[in-house]
Amino acid sequence: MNKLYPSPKGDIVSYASAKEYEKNIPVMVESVNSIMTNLNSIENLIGGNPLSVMHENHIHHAKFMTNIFKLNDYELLRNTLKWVLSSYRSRGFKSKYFHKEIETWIKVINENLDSNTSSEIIKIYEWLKSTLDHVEEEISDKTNEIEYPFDSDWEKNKNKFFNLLINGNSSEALSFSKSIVHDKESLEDFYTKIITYSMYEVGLLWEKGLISVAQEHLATSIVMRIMSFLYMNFILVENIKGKAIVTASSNEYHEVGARIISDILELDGWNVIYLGANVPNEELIKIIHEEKPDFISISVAMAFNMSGVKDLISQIRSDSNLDNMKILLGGYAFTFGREAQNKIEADKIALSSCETVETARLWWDDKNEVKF
Ligand code: B12
Repeated sequence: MNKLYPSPKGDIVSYASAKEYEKNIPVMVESVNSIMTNLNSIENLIGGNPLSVMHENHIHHAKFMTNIFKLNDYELLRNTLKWVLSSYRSRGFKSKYFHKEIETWIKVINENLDSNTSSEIIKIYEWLKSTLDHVEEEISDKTNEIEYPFDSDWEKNKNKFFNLLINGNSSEALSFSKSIVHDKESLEDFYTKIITYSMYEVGLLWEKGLISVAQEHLATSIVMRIMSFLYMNFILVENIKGKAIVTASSNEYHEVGARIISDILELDGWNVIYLGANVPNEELIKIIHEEKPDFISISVAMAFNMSGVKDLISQIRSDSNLDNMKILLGGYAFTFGREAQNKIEADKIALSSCETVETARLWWDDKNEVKF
């Protein structure tokens, strides 16, 4: 049962207020940092972590809230709140810290933003304050496991690969991959059923503070090296379809998902220009003009990058030289709720590699349909 208060509905925060909040982030973060740092109980509230961890949280908070306000997506806020509480609590932050933090944000917003803006924004902060305890209850009820949606043989393989990643066993992980991947189909399975879910498990351990950042980096680099090997051996196929640009969004450092989508499209015969992580909007627009792809595909893992993607799409839609440019979005950020789909004007938001390939094929067929 969902014990949270219903999340706010409708366009509560205007775009102008969201921009005003964003403009004031540096000064507001500084005030929040200063008030929180000077609390007598601060060491206890943040569980003995260095103050820099708290300061970083305040910056992430403000950037994330800007996105929420620009999109008015309160389902995303509610789902992310659970993650914030669970991951910071597992690092030692106390429940009282979050109450204090929200109260401080309300005070600082009142002091720094004009009354119209603050009255819109504080409605959302008041909701956050009233729902904190309910979220806490909800996360202590849940087992905090990742549901595995494929059969138990694949799950065993995933568990084996995950253990090799966690133990940093690069050569065995490569041998294991070679024993599983024989052709196009098994490669796709390996990507979506083994790599993807092993990395989600790595993320969960990191979130609970059970592995170090170095262990997570090592797991990612083993995956990337294996993907390069598999690419050289299986993916160089003939291009029989059109051109696609695949990239992670601006400020998006998670690149494995985009790379998987790139390889899978290439396997399906697309000529893929794969740009990797963190491509600034203006650079992406430039290369779209130069390469004139049939579609572009953008990966977003962090919810705080969504409004940047929304801005990018608005720029593309208003550019007369990019008329009818097809835009496909996907990535971990969209698994937090489908509401974002109505707020971002993509042609399609896909959640799986199958959906990606099907969508791309459909666009290709539409474009090449013989018209009588
Ligand atoms: C490795 C990792 C990192 C690495 C990434 C390195 C790299 N070169 O890629 C680094 C260290 C940089 C990193 C940084 C951060 N990370 Co990180 N990271 C991860 C981790 C463990 C794995 C990511 C991954 O490779 N997943 C596997 C891929 C294959 O899955 P995927 O991206 O979902 O892709 C699949 C689908 O979504 C889909 N798809 C993906 N893209 C697209 C695109 C299209 C068009 C389509 C159709 C489909 C599609 O297809 C893929 C195949 O199945 C995740 C855990 C997780 N749950 O993903 C955390 C995770 C995403 N990170 C997290 C966080 C918090 C951060 C940081 C904020 C940490 C910090 N304090 O700095 C920063 C943010 C940096 C930034 N601005 O982007 C959180 C996010 C929580 C949340 N609620 O949003 C997670 C979930 C960890 C956790 N459980 O808490 N991270």
